[in-house]
Amino acid sequence: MSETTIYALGTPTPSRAHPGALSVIRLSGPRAADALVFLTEEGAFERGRSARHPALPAPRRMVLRSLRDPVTGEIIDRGLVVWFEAPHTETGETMVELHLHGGRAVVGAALDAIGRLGFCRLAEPGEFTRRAFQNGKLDLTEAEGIADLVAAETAGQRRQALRQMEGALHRLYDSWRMRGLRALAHLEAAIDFPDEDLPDGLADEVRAAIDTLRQEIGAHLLDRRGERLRDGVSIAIVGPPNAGKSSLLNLLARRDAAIVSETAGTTRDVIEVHLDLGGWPVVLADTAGLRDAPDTIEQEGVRRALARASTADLRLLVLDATGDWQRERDGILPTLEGWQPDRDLVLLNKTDLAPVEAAGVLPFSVRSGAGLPDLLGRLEEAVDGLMAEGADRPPLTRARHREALLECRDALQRSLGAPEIALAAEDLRLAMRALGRITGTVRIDELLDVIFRDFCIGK
Ligand SMILES: Nc1nc2c(ncn2[C@@H]2O[C@H](COP(=O)(O)OP(=O)(O)OP(=O)(O)O)[C@@H](O)[C@H]2O)c(=O)[nH]1
Ligand SMILES: [Mg+2]
Repeated sequence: MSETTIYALGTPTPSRAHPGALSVIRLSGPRAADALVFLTEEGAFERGRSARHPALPAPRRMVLRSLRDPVTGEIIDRGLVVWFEAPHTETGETMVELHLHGGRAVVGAALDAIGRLGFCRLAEPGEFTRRAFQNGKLDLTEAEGIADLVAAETAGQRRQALRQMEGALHRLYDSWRMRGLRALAHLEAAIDFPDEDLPDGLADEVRAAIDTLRQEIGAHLLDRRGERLRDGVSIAIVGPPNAGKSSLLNLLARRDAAIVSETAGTTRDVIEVHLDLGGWPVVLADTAGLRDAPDTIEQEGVRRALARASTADLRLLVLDATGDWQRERDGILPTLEGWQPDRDLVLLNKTDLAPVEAAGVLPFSVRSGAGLPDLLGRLEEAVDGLMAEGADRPPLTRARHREALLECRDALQRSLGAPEIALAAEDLRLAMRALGRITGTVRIDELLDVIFRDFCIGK
């Protein structure tokens, strides 16, 4: 437990342009309740009376109080205050919340007043969460979930962050770790008691357990949902010049992000816009029209278009319904790396000029708006599909996790190929330490003792 009591404004700092109706100041630490008494009870600070003072309201009950400067006694604001008793709080320490009016002067004076108590200091960034972690209130993945929740911009990001905050990743990584530790206990037993008759087939069983774990972690490492949630699902619009690719981008972006003109070869660079598509973050890219370009700049544009199409999560081939679109389609499709017929979409624009009904294509018109609801629906469906892959498992969300998981998987691989049991055990231990780093649980030896004891008694 920490010795110091910390405090911070939990809501955005009010500015002249953006004052808030409310501001919330939080305190956490052993003297938070003292601070509450001293800030709300006239003369209490002078008399030096502390917690369990009659002025202290019942815990978890919001009450209306005047907030005073402890030294001058001047009333700063009137607002709702509440305190929470340790250890059943967010940080595990005694906590106080002051709900004040969100003006600059109010918040400034309140923060000053707390500072003047002399036993509180301003929290460093992330310090409330750090204390919660240190006091075992959450693990690292859950702390990261909170950060992601605050940063979430779309419904999909919010849902994922909430799941992580509530321990979905923690449970997954912890269950893998427990399985690894169990296998390790068997190996350790075989090392420590080589003469005892260990059950037949134990070695095979342990091997199989380690191998399954390695495979599951391998599959998890291939999961790109987390990346898509963070950076956006990448969608590339490609097609021949003048088909209306830029027009479609502008329509979906609801702004003129790309230049539209009747000149074929207008777009040269890849133009990106960020969208919220059915709750998922999306990066939509407009690209240069695909053709044997007459000049080197346009050739470079075509190269970039093909490159973007090959790395995108989803490709939209836009064709012009007024032209020979079948021939265009059949010419372009083989040049698109990574085209997935069951997922990527062929779109037929300008149906206001040439109505078309054909299987396997989505007719629409940027100009008349025909077919657009259908197109949007299909797009959202495709993105939903991308994000639903492996949805029974929480996705890999951070580079930090990926690094540790790669290390874990490699160590498991080494363990499986180790020439002797002691080396296999050592690699398995390294693998579990890497997993423990993700959640912040690294006291492996301690746990191992417990499991090992169970194992010996059970035998
Ligand atoms: N009639 C009609 N014209 C359209 C439609 N959509 C786009 N256009 C026109 O088609 C021309 C080309 O549109 P762009 O969006 O610039 O086409 P692009 O595919 O981006 O072309 P490049 O950048 O040259 O590859 C413009 O004059 C648009 O106004 C449509 O639905 N109907
Ligand atoms: Mg264009």
